[in-house]
Amino acid sequence: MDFSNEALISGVKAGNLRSVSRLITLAENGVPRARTVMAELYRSGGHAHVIGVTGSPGAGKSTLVDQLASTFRKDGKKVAILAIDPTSPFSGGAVLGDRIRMVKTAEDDTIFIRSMATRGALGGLSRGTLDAVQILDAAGFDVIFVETVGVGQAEVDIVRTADTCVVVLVPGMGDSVQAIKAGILEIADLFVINKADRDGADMLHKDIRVLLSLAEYEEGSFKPPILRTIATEGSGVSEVVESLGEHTRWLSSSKEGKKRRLKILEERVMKIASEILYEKLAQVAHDRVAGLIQDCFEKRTDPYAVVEKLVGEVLSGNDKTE
Ligand SMILES: Nc1nc2c(ncn2[C@@H]2O[C@H](COP(=O)(O)OP(=O)(O)OP(=O)(O)O)[C@@H](O)[C@H]2O)c(=O)[nH]1
Ligand SMILES: [Mg+2]
Repeated sequence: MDFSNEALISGVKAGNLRSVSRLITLAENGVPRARTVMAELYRSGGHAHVIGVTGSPGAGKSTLVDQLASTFRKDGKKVAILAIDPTSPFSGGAVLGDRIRMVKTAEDDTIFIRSMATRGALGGLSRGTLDAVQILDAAGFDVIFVETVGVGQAEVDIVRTADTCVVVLVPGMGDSVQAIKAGILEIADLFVINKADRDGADMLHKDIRVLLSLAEYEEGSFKPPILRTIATEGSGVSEVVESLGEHTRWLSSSKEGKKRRLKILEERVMKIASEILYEKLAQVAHDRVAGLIQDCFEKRTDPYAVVEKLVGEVLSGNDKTE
């Protein structure tokens, strides 16, 4: 198959899944030509609803996303799933090429699934993930799920990646206490109590309600609903779909939606900037770093001064990258 820049651009725009997958790989690996292609595709996106799903390991995120994805698919929507550092698989589907699996929900209906590493982003979501979202958006996907395990930076990052953030909690796991610690309250647009077939769902529901009542919501802001699901049985899933719809409508009818998209864009620009600046810095420092470290070691200079000097060279264009 032809994977020239032109072929990738037209392939992605036409929604060709192999082109999409190839470009995501190139972007994830930081291949420079991916930047050229991404730049060409930039104006083609902006239509997808990006839904972040986070929660503790084993909370049932993938099972829930499977269910939600099938529901959207049946509704005629084009659906993609990005699984960040997945530890458990999505159900069904054959492996197609490089880390993509397609789940068949009906005759010739497919859902695009891709797993990705958080590599390189200090435990948070990588620039590659944000690129993948843009690529899927340009390819005409209507709904893009991003599943991350809610530990560390990825959980906080999800809110800077997704239009809507779903936090999945499970009864009897001390989740409510964890939730306060992790600042989940600030990131959730929707709370889902999954495994509602287990004991403790009422208690957890009450705990979240109390927490929410303590939070201050400005006039016109979206108050996160608390929903209950048994993802393995599909129960409660339609209510989640309903709430996701309400959140999208709220986003598009309030200033918040635009604010959120601006934030996401800012995050992406800063991620790209830090990656490119770091690359350039590494190039500038390459031949001299050993000598400079030696100078620091012998106290002829100090680490701050060394970095100032190197950054100065990068910014004045005195590097060897052009
Ligand atoms: N009893 C019960 N089990 C469930 C429910 N939802 C999911 N499970 C089970 O919980 C286990 C974990 O489900 P996953 O969907 O893989 O959970 P996850 O949050 O994606 O897990 P990680 O990606 O590994 O963090 C599986 O064995 C599911 O079958 C539910 O509503 N009730
Ligand atoms: Mg999972």
